[in-house]
Order: sequence, then structure tokens, then C-alpha cells
Amino acid sequence: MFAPAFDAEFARDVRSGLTRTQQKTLSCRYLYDSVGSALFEAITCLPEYGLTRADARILNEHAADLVEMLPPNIVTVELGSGSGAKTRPILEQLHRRQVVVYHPVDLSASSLVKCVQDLGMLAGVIPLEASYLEGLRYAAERRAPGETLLVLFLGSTIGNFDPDSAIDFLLAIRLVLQPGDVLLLGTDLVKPVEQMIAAYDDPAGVTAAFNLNLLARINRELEADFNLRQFEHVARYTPEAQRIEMHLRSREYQIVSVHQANLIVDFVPNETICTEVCHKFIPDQLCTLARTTGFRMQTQWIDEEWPFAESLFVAV
Ligand code: AVJ
Repeated sequence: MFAPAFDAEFARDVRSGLTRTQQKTLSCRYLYDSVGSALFEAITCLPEYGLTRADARILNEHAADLVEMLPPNIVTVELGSGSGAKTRPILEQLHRRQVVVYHPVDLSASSLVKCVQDLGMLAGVIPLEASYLEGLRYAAERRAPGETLLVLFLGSTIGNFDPDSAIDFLLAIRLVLQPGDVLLLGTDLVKPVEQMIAAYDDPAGVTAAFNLNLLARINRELEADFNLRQFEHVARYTPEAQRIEMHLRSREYQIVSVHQANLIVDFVPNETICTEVCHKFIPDQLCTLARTTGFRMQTQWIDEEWPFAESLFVAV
């Protein structure tokens, strides 16, 4: 009944992604409306999706080692913090030796409220409702002399960037930093193909619901008439690109209208919309990535149970 405010940028992006002559696409950032965020939370609980647990396990087990390697007077900035739950052990270790300042950066205001509630006892939480780079710049501008920035980019979100954009993004981060500042980068690692596919195509259909919700969101927010039952969730792995791709495949010939995007678009049978790519890494590639973007790799922690790496980059 209460249609959310019409978002011109969302409409523009939907229009350009669905009018491409080659592969139709929709940006994965639109997967996370309130329904999508709740479904993603559910994904992180699935036995097939070990990524988030591996990330959290490494931080739990190695927060003390990490903090010991850092210079004094750390200010922590987390890009895409969500509720900040994974970050707690790092803040706890910092708390043993200093006054803790934590800038969670996220586009979701409700996640930031949760950060303040959950971590406010442990740290001075300064929430930044902003894009990653805007938030980072804000925190960097306010640093006092002698403070070192610890930037957290966890959860393998970097995997959603194509390789060139990942380099550009890390270079942009590096430009905001000073030599000696550090970046802790979480990345999912290449593992057996069946295991990677199952993580993105779980038998209970939670990931399918997460993916299809993107069409439901377009229906809700842009007055579209996607019939969700005529699309099917697909997850594929491309070994050459070392990436999982999520698609929505049209089951039949169909025509869809997206009123707010001023768009009528057709789909031939089996035509797909690519909704997300998730790159998987091998540990050495992260050393190269560090070097290419103005950092050096100081340490890497790897989870044995679910291959995942936490890499500590130091700005040179
Ligand atoms: C939140 C980007 C890390 O790529 O694994 C989970 C998103 N998509 N299942 C990932 C996601 C489908 C997730 N990241």
C-alpha cells in the first residue's frame, strides 16, 4: 500500500542493465533491500554457505595476533559493516590497550543503529551512512596526528567487483590512506566446484529466494510486472574467471514492463539476467593484488575448514 519512494538511480540502472544487447544484468547492490538483507542473513546460517562462519572464525581466533601487530592509536573503519558482529573480537582486543574509536560505514541505517547498540559499550561508535569511499574519506579527514587507520573490508565483498574494478577500488582506498595504515581484506578462496555451487544454490532454496527477490523488489519499487514463477535461479562456476555467477533464467518467452523505468523488455526462453558475480581467490593472487595497489602483504590467515583468507595489507 505504501509504495517506497521512487528511486531515479535504481530505475536508470534497471533500464540500462535490461536493455543491453548482450548479457542482461542487474547490479548486485540492489539485492539488499530489507527482504534481501534478511534472506542474506538466512544464507549465512546455511550449512552449505561456510563463508561468513569462516570469516568470523578467523577473526575470533586471531584478533589478538592481529592487534599485536598493529601500531598504537588505531582508529577502525569498517566498509560495509552491517551490524558489526564479526568485528567485536577486534574491538575487544583493542579495548585492552586503548580507547577504541570505530567508524562503521554502511548504506543501511538500521544496521548502523544495531552497531551502536551492540558495540557502543566497547567503543566510541561513529556510524557513517555513506558509500564505502565517502565514509573512509570522512574518517580519514578526522584522524588526529599519530593515529593509524585500520580499514576492514570483510566478507569477500571485494569478490563482487570484477578484477579491474577491484584494483581500482583498492587504489582508491590507498589514495585516502597514509603509509603505515592497514587494510584487513577478507576473501573467499577457490575450493572444489561442487562445494562452491552448493553454497550459491542451496537445496532449501534460500539463495534462490534471495536472487528472485530482486525481481520482486523491482515490481514493488518500480511498478514492474515480473512473474517470479517464470524465472529460475541459476548458479554457475567459470573456472577461467575463478568466479561464481548468479543468474535468473527465463523459463519461456515473455514480455515484462517496468513502468517507472519507462521500459518494456522481452526475454527469449532460457535467456538469463546476471545478478551477481563472486570471485574466488588463491592466496598468492592476494599478494599480487597488494603489490599492484600500493600495499605490502604483512600476514595472511587461512581457515582450514572452509578455505577463506584474511589478508593484512600495509600501505607503503
Ligand atoms: C555478501 C557478497 C560476500 O558473494 O558470497 C551470498 C553474497 N550471494 N549468496 C557472496 C551472496 C549469494 C555474498 N557476499
